[in-house]
Amino acid sequence: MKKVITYGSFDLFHKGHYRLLQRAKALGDYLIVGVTTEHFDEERGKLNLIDPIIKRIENVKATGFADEIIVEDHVGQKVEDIQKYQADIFTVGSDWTGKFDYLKEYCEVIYLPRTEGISSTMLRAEAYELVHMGIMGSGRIAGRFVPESRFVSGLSIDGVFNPRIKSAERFAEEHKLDFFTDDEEEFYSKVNAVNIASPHVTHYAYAKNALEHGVHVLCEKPLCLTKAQAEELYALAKAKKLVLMEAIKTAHAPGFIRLLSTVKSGTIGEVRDVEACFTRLTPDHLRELTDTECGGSFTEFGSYAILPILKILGLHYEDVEFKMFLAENGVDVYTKAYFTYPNAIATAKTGLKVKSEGQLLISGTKGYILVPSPWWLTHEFEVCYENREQNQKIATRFLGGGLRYELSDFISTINGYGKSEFKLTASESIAMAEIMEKFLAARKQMQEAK
Ligand code: C2G
Repeated sequence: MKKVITYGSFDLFHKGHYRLLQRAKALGDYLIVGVTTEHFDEERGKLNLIDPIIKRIENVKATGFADEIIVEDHVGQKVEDIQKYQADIFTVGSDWTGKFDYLKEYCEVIYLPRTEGISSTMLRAEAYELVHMGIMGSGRIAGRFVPESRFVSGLSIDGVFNPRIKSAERFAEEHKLDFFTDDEEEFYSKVNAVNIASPHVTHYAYAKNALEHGVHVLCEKPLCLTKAQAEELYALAKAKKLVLMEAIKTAHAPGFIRLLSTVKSGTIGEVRDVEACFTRLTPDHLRELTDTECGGSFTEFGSYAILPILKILGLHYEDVEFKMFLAENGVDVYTKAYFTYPNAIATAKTGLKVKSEGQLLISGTKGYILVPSPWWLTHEFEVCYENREQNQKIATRFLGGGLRYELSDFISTINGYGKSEFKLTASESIAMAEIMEKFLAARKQMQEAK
């Protein structure tokens, strides 16, 4: 009996998939089909899958070609499966030609011609209207955003707004965008989503205006600097049935999601302490050191450092206290926020003129988890116990600058097929604004006391 094995995501099952399976079956007597898990697809950079695995398996089954269906969940599994199932032939579409030649050591490898004119990407584009996004502000983050957006399907970055028209023009030219403008009204009329990447102080007004014009908003952190403003924006987005998301890339990183579920599963017992640090030595002329109203280390990096604290210990801290060093102009260059919870304590540490280890340490009653620097990109973490033999290292992918994860969640939430709102809820985002408000009040007090 000749055994054939093939693999795929089989998202939005189409004729190309059907013909591949039909020909794969015809190559032998028994066909095994491996269907990828969402987690594995995420690891290999396929972020826009729509159908859940159960549906994708059912669709493969319905063709009647598969004698056996298995689940593919890790790199290297093909090598194991071919030996385990004693497959004689591995086959896949010609879009992969050459990529699986390494399997020739174990069986025959056949690349079948790909069916032209059909793909899951095409079907996704047909099923959902393209999100036309504009960028507000043309600073450093915006510059990283455009290249990353190319990895997310269903999204087109069309234009840029900046009150300084020369900046907008330069940015549009550099990133080959269709238009640039210094006119907010014109800007909102040309897009259906915006990424607000302007200075902190402008976030609230731009976000409010965009929502009022019926435009979805992805706003750089911190979304707002007061609780009331954040509450108002989320209420407005809800009333207008629009998506409002605070852009904190860590919240959408696969490794960070895995870290949180590991902590929540109780492996390190009850969490008693979370310590998160984010510092970057910054030249004096940059906005975060010159903007005396909204600049400083905590408004710049605090959102990252607060995120794991709120995610792990919750929103109901009893108290938060701030200690900081101020520069001559009153901006904080190093800050520590101390949170007290009924059964835990936490610190968020940020710096622009002090360098420290950018790690995240979560301590529990049974063990601890250490996420090495840069923890906010969450490439890996180690679960550690008193008995070191039990320690376990977990490694995950974090592709590119990581903005693709938050962007892909933003697009799927707009289109209504994503289930990612838990990654950063409105309540968490509002709690962050409240912490920023408390911090700015504490800083003001300290400036006045000086
Ligand atoms: N396919 C095809 N014609 C198309 C589209 C897809 O022949 N128009 C084939 C692909 O080449 C693949 C199979 O259908 O053999 C499944 O395609 P996808 O669902 O896109 O899966 P893919 O990402 O190719 O996964 O471990 C997974 C494998 O590496 C392949």
